[in-house]
Amino acid sequence: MKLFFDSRQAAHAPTREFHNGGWTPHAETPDRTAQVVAAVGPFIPPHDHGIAPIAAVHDARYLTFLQEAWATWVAAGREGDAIGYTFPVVHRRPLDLTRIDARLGAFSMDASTPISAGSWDAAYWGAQSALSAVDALADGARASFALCRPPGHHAGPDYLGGYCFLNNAAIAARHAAAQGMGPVAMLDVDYHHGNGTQDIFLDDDQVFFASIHADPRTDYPFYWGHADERGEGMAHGTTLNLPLPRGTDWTAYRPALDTALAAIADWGAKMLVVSFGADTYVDDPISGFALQTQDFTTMGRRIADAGLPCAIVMEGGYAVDALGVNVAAFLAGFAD
Ligand code: SP5
Ligand code: ZN
Repeated sequence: MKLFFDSRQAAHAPTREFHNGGWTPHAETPDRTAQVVAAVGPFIPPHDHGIAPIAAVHDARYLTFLQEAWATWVAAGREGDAIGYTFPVVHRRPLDLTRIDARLGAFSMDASTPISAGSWDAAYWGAQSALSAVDALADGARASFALCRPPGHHAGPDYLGGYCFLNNAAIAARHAAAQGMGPVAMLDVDYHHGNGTQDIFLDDDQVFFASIHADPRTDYPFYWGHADERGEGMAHGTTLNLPLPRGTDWTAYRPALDTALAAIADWGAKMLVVSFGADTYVDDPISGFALQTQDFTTMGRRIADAGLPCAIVMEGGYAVDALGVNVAAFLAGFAD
């Protein structure tokens, strides 16, 4: 299997995040990719596809903000990570505000996604890794893996959040659809609901989105991922949310995976993008499911058995010492 990663993705290294009323060390660390690189190499640097396939998913104003945010923060005399504190939940109209705090709030859905030096470069090259994973399928591979970091599935058309800036999986899916590789389905098995991916494709009937995740009544991102969210307008029925309770183990997870894969097959998908988070692991420090390392191999094999060309994109997973073996276990399910 071809594996894609660019060393510039390590440049994103915030120090702390705001959570449950206080500062805590940032869970999404560069060490995560180091663990995976050590466990499943060798990795190939991605091809540079430029900004166009990213701009096919994200608003131009948001991309400009992301590219300028760190320098603007430093120019304002700030120290440490850039983070917003005021959020326009009522009036989200495109005011041309210049103060960095106003811009951070306008393009953020939470205050736990800090920007550091190198964040834009890391996100950009992570998206290129996802695009290169699609290219590998176009060249005939059955499966490919992009070690995206920072992750992507919480980032929407014009907002960051959940440690995510560019929605790597969505960028990959739209790139695949644009090349005629569709119909494209997306399967999100990260512990958290992929709210950004859902928002990007909510009214797009060309891409099917299925997500298995912790019930948003108890878990981040709270406001998305409820079972009654099914897609809008022409796209009604092309979003499938399968929330599960905290404590879910493989026995309880497997039927949801079967439901998602059956829906993807019924919809007529010809290609699959998987948002893979290893934060469903029993020892994940910020999550509450109970999957074991060997369950990831079973999960990977069931997905592979769907028989669709599959681009796997890395999302979360914060039990850093186990991340390499858990990713290796999942990818082993795709071996012939
Ligand atoms: C991609 C992904 O898995 N994002 C998850 C974002 C979850 N954010 C809310 C929970 C934050 C918990 N942070 C605890 C940090 C401990 N140092
Ligand atoms: Zn997650």
